[in-house]
Amino acid sequence: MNLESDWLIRGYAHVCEAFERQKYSLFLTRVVSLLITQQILSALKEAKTKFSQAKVKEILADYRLAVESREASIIGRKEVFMGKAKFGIFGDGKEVAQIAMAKVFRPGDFRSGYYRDQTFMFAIGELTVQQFFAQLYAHTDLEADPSTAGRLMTGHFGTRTLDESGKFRALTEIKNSSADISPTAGQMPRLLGLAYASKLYRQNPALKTYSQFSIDGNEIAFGTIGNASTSEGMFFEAINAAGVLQVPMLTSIWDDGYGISVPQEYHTTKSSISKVLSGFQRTSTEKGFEIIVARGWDYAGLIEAYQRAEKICREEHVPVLLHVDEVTQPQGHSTSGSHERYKSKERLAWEADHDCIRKMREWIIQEVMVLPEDIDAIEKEAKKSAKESRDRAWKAFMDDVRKDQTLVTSILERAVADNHCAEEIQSVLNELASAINPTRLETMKAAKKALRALRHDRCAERDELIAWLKDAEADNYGRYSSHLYSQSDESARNVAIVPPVYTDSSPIVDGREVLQAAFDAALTRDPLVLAFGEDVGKIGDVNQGFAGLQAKHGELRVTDTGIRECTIIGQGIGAALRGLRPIAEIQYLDYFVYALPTLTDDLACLQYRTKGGQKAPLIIRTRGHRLEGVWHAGSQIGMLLQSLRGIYIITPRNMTQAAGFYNTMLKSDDPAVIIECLNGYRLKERIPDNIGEFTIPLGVPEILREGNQVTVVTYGSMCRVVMEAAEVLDSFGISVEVIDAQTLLPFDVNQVILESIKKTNRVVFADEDVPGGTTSFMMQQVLEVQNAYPFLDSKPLTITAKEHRPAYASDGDYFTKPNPEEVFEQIYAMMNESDPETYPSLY
Ligand SMILES: Cc1ncc(C[n+]2csc(CCOP(=O)(O)OP(=O)(O)O)c2C)c(N)n1
Ligand SMILES: [Mg+2]
Repeated sequence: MNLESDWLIRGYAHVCEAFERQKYSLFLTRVVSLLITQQILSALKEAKTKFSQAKVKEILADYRLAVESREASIIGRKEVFMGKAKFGIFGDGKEVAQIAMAKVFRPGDFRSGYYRDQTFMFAIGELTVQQFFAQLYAHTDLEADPSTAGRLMTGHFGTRTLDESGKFRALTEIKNSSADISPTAGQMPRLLGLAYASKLYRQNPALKTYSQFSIDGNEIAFGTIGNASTSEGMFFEAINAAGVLQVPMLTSIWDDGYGISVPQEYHTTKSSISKVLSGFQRTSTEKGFEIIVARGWDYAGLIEAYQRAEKICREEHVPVLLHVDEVTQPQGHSTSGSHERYKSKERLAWEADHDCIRKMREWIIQEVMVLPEDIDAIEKEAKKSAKESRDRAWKAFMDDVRKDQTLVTSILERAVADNHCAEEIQSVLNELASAINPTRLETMKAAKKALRALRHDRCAERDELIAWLKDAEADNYGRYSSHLYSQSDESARNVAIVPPVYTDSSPIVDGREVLQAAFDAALTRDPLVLAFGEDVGKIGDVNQGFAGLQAKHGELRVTDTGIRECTIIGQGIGAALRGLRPIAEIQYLDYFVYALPTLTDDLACLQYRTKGGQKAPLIIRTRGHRLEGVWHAGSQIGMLLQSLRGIYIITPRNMTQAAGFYNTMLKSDDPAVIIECLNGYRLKERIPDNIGEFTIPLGVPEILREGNQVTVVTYGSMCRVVMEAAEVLDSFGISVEVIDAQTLLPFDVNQVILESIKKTNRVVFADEDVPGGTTSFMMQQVLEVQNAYPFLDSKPLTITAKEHRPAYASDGDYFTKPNPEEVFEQIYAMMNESDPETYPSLY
C-alpha cells in the first residue's frame, strides 16, 4: 500500500471513530463518510492490509466472539433485572485477553479458573452462548448446562471429563476445564496439581503408555484469577509450590484494579502482583517463574504474550505468570450493585476509553484496514446471535419447568370440574397460574396444598397427584441431590471383597511395616500410584510407613513436599483429575484445618457440583487420635463429618485394617480420608500374606467382642481402650459387645449395630472427639436412621473427650480423653441404674 492511501485510510478511520466516540449518531457518521471524496473511498477499498486473508478472517472471528460474549453479559444482566434469573456475574471487560489465551490452549490442556472466563470457554468451543444462558437460569438439564446441571450459580464452568458410566474420557483428545468453585483463589491448589500431573507424565517413563491422560506431559494447566484474589494465602502457596516443582502452570491474572468495590491499593503491595512476585523471576542461574505483563485491551500484545508464555511453559515446563493489567469491568462486579458507587468519574472514563472491545475495533480499523461499516455488520450479527441464544435457552428452560406445571394444573382442573374440594383447589390453581416466572417449587407447593385439601376425598385426582408427587420427588432428588459420591461401577461401595489370608508363616511385625508392605505392593502394582507429603519421601514419613520406598520406586513416586497442607491436597486433586492415583499425606489430623477449605469446597463437592461430570479419586492419608498434646493428638473428626460429605471417612483401628482400606480405595474412584492411629505404628500385627490384594468393605462394622448386656460403638484408637474396659467389666459380670464402626462415612450400611442393640438393649457411643461431636453423629445414625430407639432399656450414652484438646503432660491424654477406668465406670453406672442390687454404686 502506498503512503498516500495509508494516510487516507487512517484519516477516514479516525474521523469515524471520533464521531462514534462523541456519540454522534451513526447517521452523522455516515454523512461524513459520504462527504469524503470518491477518491478516498476507492483508495480505502484498494488498500492492502499487512495481514493475510486468513489472518484477517481469524481476527474478525475473534472480534465477533468478543462482541457476542459482551452482548451475552449485557443481556444476561438485563435478564436478572427482569427477574428471569437470580444473580449475574459476567466476563465483560476480559474478553480479548481470554480469546488470546484460548489460542494457545490445546487438547489435553486443563483450565482452573473463575467466574469471569465465559469468553475463554466460548473460544475453546466448550460452552455455547445458549448454555451460558441456561446456567444463568439454572436449567437443571445436563445438556442445557453441562458444567453444573443447574447446581451452581452462573459463571461456574467445567467440562465433562467422564463419560456417562463415570469413566474417564480420553482427556488428551478434548479441551478440559476443571470445575469452578465460588471461593476466590480456591482454584489455585487444584491448578498446581493439574500442572504437576504433566511433570509426572513427562518424567516417569512408566507412564508413557497412558496416552488418554497425557502425551509426554505436554499439557499446560492454565489458571485464571482476579487481581484481588491474589491476596489469598492459597494463591501464594500455589505460586511458590509451582516454582519449587517447576511445573507447566500458566497463571493469568485478570487485573481490573478492583475486588468488588475495594481498589488495588488495599489488596496488593506496590499495587502490582507482577512487581510483588518479581523475585520469582527465573534467571540464567536460578530456576523460577517467567513473569510476563500484558495489557488487557491490547489484542496483538496479548497474542504475542500468550504465544511466548505457551512455548516456555509447554516445552520447558517452567511456570509462567501472565499479569494482564489494564483490564476493565464495564458493568461492574455483578448484578448485586452498580460500580458507580465506588469508581471515580476519572476511573469510569478511563475504563470506557480502555474497553478491550473498543480498542480492538480501533486496532482492526487502523491496522487491519477493515471498513467500519464491515465491523458494524459483524457487531450487529453477533448481537443478534447472542439474543437468539438467550431466547432458545429461555424457551428450553421454561418448557422443561412447565411440563410439571401443566400436568399438575390439568389434574387440579379435573378435580375442580368433578367437584372435589372445588373452591380450595381453584384457589390453589389461581395461585399457581399467577406465578410470573414459575419454578418447580410453585408446582410442588400447589400439589401438596391440593393433597391437604383432598385428605378426606379419596378421588382419582388425589391418586394421580400422589403418583405425580412420588415421581417428582425422585426426579428432584436426581436434579438436586444425586452424585454426592461416585455412582460408577468403580464406586468404593462396589469394590469386590478379598479377605486377608493368614498362614502360620505370616510374620508378626510393627504396625508401620504392615503399611509399608501394602504401599510397596500398591506402588509396584500400579504406576499411576504415587505418594507425597511432608517428610514422606526421603525418610518415608514421620512414622516410616513409606520407609525405603523412595529409594525403591524413585523420587517421582514417593516424594517430599513443602509445608503447605492446602496445596498438598490441591496437588492430589489435580493429579487425580488427570488419571493418577495419588496418596496425599497430611502429617497429623490436627493440620487438617489448614487443608480443610480445599477439601470441603473443592474435593468433597466435585462429583456433586458437576453432577458426575468429574472425579478426583484422591486418598488422603493422615494420623490422629491419641498421642501427645494439643497438636499431635487430633480427634476432631466431627469437623470432617460436618464438612466432608462426598469424601469417605475411614478410621481403622490398626495398620492391617488401614492397609485393607488403602487397597479398597485404590480400586475405587471415590476420594477418602484414612486416619491411622498415631499410637499404633509400633504395635505388633501379623501381615496378611495377600497384603497388596486384600480389601475391606466400607460401612461394615466389625464386632470385636461379643456380649449381651451393653453395645459399645467406637472406632480408631478407642477400640483398644474399650476392649480393655470390656475385659474388666466382664469380670464384674457385665457382658459388653464391642463394635468397631471402621468407617464413619459410610456408616454401618447393614445395620449391624441395630442387631446388636436388639440383643443388648443398651448402647454407648465412645470416641475421642468433643462431646456432641462424632458420637452424636453415630447416635443419630443408630437411633434415628436405624430406628434403634424402641429397643433401648437405658438412656443412650456418649463417652467422649473433654471439650478442650489434650494437654501435653504424660498423663494429659489420660485426663482429657476417655480412659479404660472411665469407660468402665460409665458402663458400670449404666448397669447400676438398671439393676442397683447386682451392681451397687462404686463410690
Ligand atoms: C474466599 C472468598 N472470599 C470472598 C468472596 C466474595 N467475593 C466474590 S468475588 C470477590 C472479589 C474478587 O475480586 P478479584 O479477584 O479482583 O476478581 P474480579 O471479580 O475483580 O474479576 C469477592 C470478595 C469469595 N467468593 N470467596
Ligand atoms: Mg478484580
